[in-house]
Amino acid sequence: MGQQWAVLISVAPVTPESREDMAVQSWCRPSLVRKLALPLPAAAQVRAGPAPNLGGTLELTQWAGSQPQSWPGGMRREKLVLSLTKFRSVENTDETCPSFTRLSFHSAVIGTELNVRLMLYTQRNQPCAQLINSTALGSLNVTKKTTFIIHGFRPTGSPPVWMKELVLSLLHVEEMNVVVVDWNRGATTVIYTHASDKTRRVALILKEFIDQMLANGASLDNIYMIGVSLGAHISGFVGKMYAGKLGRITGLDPAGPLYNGKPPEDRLDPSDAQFVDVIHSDIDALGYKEPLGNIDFYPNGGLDQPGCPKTIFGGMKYFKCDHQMSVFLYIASLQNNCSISAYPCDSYRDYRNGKCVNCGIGQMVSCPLLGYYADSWKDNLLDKDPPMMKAFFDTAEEKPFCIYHYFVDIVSWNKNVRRGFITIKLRGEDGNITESKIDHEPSTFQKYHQVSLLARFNQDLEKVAEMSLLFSTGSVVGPKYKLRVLRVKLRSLAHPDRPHLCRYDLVLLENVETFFQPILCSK
Ligand SMILES: *[C@@H]1O[C@H](CO)[C@@H](O)[C@H](O)[C@H]1NC(C)=O
Ligand SMILES: *[C@@H]1O[C@H](CO)[C@@H](O)[C@H](O)[C@H]1NC(C)=O
Ligand SMILES: *[C@@H]1O[C@H](CO)[C@@H](O)[C@H](O)[C@H]1NC(C)=O
Ligand SMILES: *[C@@H]1O[C@H](CO)[C@@H](O)[C@H](O)[C@H]1NC(C)=O
Ligand SMILES: [Ca+2]
Ligand SMILES: [Ca+2]
Repeated sequence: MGQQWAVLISVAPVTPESREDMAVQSWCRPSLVRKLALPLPAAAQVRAGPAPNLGGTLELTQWAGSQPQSWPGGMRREKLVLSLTKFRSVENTDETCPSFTRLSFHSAVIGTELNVRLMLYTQRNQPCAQLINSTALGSLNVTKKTTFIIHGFRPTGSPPVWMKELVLSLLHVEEMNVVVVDWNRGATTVIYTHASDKTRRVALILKEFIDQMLANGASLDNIYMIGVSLGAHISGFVGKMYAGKLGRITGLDPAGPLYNGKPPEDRLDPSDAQFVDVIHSDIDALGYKEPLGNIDFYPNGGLDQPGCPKTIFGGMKYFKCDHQMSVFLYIASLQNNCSISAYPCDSYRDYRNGKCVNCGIGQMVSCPLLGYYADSWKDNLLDKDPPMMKAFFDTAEEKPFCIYHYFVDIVSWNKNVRRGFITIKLRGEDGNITESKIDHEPSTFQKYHQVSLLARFNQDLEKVAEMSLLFSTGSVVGPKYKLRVLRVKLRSLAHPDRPHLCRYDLVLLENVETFFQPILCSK
């Protein structure tokens, strides 16, 4: 039958953590389709395109995708029988799914000419992209939201490691068009300025494409651009050509070199879209230091990220880890394991010192969220003049990156003023212990004055069974001091509704950990 058939198998995530493996999806060729016992997680699903009515059944002979052995969560060997009616015709068997341009380091050395490819992903066609352009919009449904992902400089020619996960995570949260803007030919060069020089041309090609979308009935409100590094400025250039009427731009560590200090028309800025949110994760090297959006998030202060190598011995990672962290934090926001809240503040130092925790506009409004859902704060921001705000927060080293903030209010009654640091440990009812990270400046304890410390924990203990406090002045010689505590109060910032926990009348001996069971605070 000279016709070629393929089948699309997709595997649903077994556990949320295994979402990365959701991409265990593949096209199989007829030559591969015969008999095979295929290990599939229990949640495996079979999906296919429009069914040519041929009838009959076939079994798979071979797996053409990733290693099934690596599938997470209780694998089961099951025989997968697919009926031919679920098969889909493919035009050319030599052509697998279009994928992101992969170039060699050799190409980076000699440099590459610009070639922009647009790859459309939807919930229906994933994992296979469809190549589209301004004359062929393909299966892009212009009435839906369209998210463009625009990468940056590619000094080695390899595809961005985060691309697949970002695409799948976006499609997981919302039915939309995801258009990967592959300008790897152009971005691949060892000379950064050569890549940067092409950003305006990429923007023009996107403008031409969006014009066609508009001609077909799309609305600018529904257009969203996620720009990484140089891609953030490209998004800004496109937005500027539509006089800021694009729905939204997210800049993920917008490129700093060659852009620092440039006027708004030569970089991303808040007037480039109806809403512009930015994550700055490497402001001391590859990223842009100053605010560029309506809201600018500075994880861990924006300079260096926990979990990233601190020295050049970390290899290639040393150069790009901080920069890429903005993308991984954004992806985490799509994987709804925990929401990363940020705290509007003038400086990281003030945030660290607990000065910025009520989000500036009364207690009723929750703090801005990092990532995909940052636009839920849009109205609060656009009312401001100018409509710009910086927000700070800390993250854990690993996924899902959340840190849980608590306030520790201490009222002391020493006759003399004491200066020092407090370390706090919490033990949950399940026995888990979590230690605070408070590396703020020393606090000053004055008689009957309340000191409020912002404590940050890696775990969110719903029920605290035991607590410990350690007071130190930081000096190893000299007299040991005591801190006489009238009341210590612990309150969760993320869950203000949780009961506040207290302990009254406590004496802390310097450098001696003091344990106690907190009780509900009296009113
Ligand atoms: C657009 O895509 C169509 C279909 O893939 C192709 O035939 C056409 O040559 C492309 N046009 C341009 C300008 O690249
Ligand atoms: C396009 O999207 C709209 C809104 O989601 C939907 O009503 C319509 O059926 C879609 N059109 C096609 C051809 O799928
Ligand atoms: C991750 O999120 C899912 C649902 O969104 C939840 O069931 C699961 O407990 C979360 N896992 C962690 C480690 O928080
Ligand atoms: C408690 O600790 C265990 C083992 O370290 C961990 O698996 C579990 O997720 C922790 N519980 C919470 C609520 O974080
Ligand atoms: Ca601009
Ligand atoms: Ca850095």
